[in-house]
Amino acid sequence: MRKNISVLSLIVILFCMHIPTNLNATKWIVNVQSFSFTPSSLPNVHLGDTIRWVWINGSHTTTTTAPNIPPGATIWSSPITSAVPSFEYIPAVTGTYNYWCIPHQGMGMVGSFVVSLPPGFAFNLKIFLEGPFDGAAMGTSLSGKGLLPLDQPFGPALPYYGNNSPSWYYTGTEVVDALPADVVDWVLVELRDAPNGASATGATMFARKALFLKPDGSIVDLNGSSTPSVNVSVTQGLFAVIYHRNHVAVMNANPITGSGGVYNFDFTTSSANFYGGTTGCKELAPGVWGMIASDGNADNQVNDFDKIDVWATEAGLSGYLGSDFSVESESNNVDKNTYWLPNLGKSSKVP
Ligand SMILES: [Ca+2]
Ligand SMILES: [Ca+2]
Repeated sequence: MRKNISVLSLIVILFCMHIPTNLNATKWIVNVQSFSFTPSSLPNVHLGDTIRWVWINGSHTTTTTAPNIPPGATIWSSPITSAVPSFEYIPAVTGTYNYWCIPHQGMGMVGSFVVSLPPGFAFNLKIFLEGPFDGAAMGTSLSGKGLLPLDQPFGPALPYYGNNSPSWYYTGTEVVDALPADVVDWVLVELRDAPNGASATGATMFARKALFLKPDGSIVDLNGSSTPSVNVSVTQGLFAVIYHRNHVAVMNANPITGSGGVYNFDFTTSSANFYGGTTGCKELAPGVWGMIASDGNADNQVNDFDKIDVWATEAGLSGYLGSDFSVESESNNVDKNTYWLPNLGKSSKVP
């Protein structure tokens, strides 16, 4: 009994290790009978999947040794008999696995499976917003004052400050029971699949997620810490558009490269990271680049509408306001003079 529990624990641990990268884990059934494994080969197993050998008749084993599986993989050997009618194995390493039945290997009772990374990937993005950026990190005043909404804010009633089609309009159902600690604001990430930036238009979008922005610029899942992921794969090149409700949207200039199912990209280190270069972003501190503040009505430009239809209608108020370009709750002259006026005429370069 104790041994069964420890094996079960190991399986649970291995399974949990791979949940972030395989949301659609599969259980593969291999029938064991005299004298074959059926199917004898499984070419499309993913990390996090389970192989289950099931006894049909006879007295057999499923067995392997170290040279016959990828380096670092755990070996196994189990009887498959009427008394032990099944055995499960969860591969934790990619590569080709060969196994056999000890008494019947000479009769050709062998099998194999090939394990690869699951479809989908995690994306670890870093961006700064001009408004709440203090030279090193972003402030969390809205969160500290209890003003951040629990529902994602990108599906407001229309028109939104006079605009019937905000650039980020999105009716996703993201919601939290309570805000995680240290959140600057919500952001919307839109993923596009295209060979280059110029062709990464809205038509190439394949996923959108409302997520949380942290003071250090990291974009995290709704629990406030996990790296966001999607369950589909990129076939050409990954582009990420980042929207904030009153900053000018940005996109990366060149495809983001991934490794091991994770795509990392830090926008903040150079204007060359942004599609449109220096015209698509703003230098917030020496060598630190981010998103331009003050597109209050979400029409992709910092223009007079942001002063007339947004700022002027809310100046003097506090709350979760489109006119609070500094993203700290107050709508006042600082928002107009420090954030709107210097940015007047700037526009999004997202294709
Ligand atoms: Ca605008
Ligand atoms: Ca403000």
